[in-house]
Amino acid sequence: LSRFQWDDALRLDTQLSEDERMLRDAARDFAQSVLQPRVIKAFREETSDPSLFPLMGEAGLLGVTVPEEYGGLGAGYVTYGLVAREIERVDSGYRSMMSVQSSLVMYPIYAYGSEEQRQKYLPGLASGQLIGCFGLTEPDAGSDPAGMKTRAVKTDSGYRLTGSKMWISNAPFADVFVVWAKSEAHGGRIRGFVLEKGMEGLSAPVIEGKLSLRASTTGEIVMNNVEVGEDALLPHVEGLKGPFGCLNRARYGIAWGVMGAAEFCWHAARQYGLDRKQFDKPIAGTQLFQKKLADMQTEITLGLQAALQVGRLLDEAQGAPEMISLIKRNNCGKALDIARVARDMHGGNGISEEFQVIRHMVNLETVNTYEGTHDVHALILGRAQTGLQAFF
Ligand code: TGC
Ligand code: FAD
Repeated sequence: LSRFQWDDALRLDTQLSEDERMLRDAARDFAQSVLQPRVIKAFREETSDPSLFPLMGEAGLLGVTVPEEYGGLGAGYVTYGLVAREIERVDSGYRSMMSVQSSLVMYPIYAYGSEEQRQKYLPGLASGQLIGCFGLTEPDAGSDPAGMKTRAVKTDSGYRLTGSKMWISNAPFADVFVVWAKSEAHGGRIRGFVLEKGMEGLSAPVIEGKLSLRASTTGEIVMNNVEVGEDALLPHVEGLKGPFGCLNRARYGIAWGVMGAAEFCWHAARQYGLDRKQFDKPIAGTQLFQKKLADMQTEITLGLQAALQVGRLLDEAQGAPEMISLIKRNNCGKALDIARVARDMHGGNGISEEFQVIRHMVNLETVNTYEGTHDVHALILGRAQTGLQAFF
């Protein structure tokens, strides 16, 4: 057996445990057999199918790191990353559906919720019978969530919430809304609340006309004097570290996920170059084509190794947010570059939905922006090495 395998240059595979490989393979089977056949039409028609949630739940892909007693898989962060990579190999929008549910809804309910909240929501979210969304961003507060305007005011029996959230994945069909608001009763500090579909004053209109991430549904959350009980408050966290604690996990998963999308584009470009002849020879036999393939191979191999290292550290409770900023930023930027080059290498066919690379390319524009833009993560890393904050 050759020691060098072109598509696993530094032998990531041998660095995984048997369980990790098994769960990775199961996620790949699911993604290829259930998601791949739907994605081209879903993207074209800008529809995401809520019935995918119970299918993902059945396949064990929701709440990978949540303990089994609450319906999760009880696996580690490396497994979670491997799952994200397999789903995003098909489409970033499908990975979004999974990662919002797992990292941004189940995780905060598990980590910051009461025992009653865990029992009430987690099993349904893990099975996909319930769909969740996470409302942090607002029309006037994106990169700077501390500028949010949503307010919670104390009432006799709980809180009254007013405000609106923008660009919220899954919101239009969500049953469970984890939203962040400034709470007057807590000195104006940011607190998390769990809202439910159907509450008076709560609506989630769909945002139409996205030219990226079209297989994922995105909406607003409008809260017009929504009255909730004391039991809607997430009791165990306060301040921005609440939403950021969730984002750390989702950003980490994205660092793996985008490498899956990039691998799809790389493999497609390689195969296309082997099949396509110009000037009487395969275009993969030209120097320029091979340099592009070598660059893709190098960036993906390094990006995956970095994601694996951060995953191992998270599994040992040794991870730090700056490590996550480094891999989220690098891997998103590199995946976007790779998708653009792969599009070019497909020539005219590269713009066709059939070849799929342009769908990955436009999706990755969103992924490079959400969960902290490429530049915002640069500022986080800049602050961590100079001690000077350059946000304002
Ligand atoms: P800063 O002063 O840095 O921190 C405020 C408080 O938060 C704590 N903190 C963190 N805690 C845990 N993990 C982290 N990564 C943390 N980062 C900060 C910090 O310790 C402090 O705590 P305390 O107790 O002292 O109050 O806050 P800042 O206002 O200066 O923040 C600046 C900045 C730019 C770093 C931050 O606001 C940022 O990261 N902005 C990006 C916004 C973002 O990522 N939004 C994502 C929205 S959700 C989304 O996009 C989902 S898409 C999902 C999908 O569809 O897949
Ligand atoms: P802005 O913050 O206005 O940024 C615009 C530009 O200015 C960017 O280039 C940015 O890098 C730059 N910039 C901003 N501040 C600085 C600075 N200090 N220095 C230098 N440059 C700066 N949010 C949620 O809460 N939940 C979700 O489920 C969710 N899903 C999403 C799904 C999609 C499809 C999209 C597109 C977004 C989603 N988001 C979600 C929102 C996302 O997190 C924000 O779009 C993102 O954080 C950027 O905020 P913004 O769009 O307001 O851009």
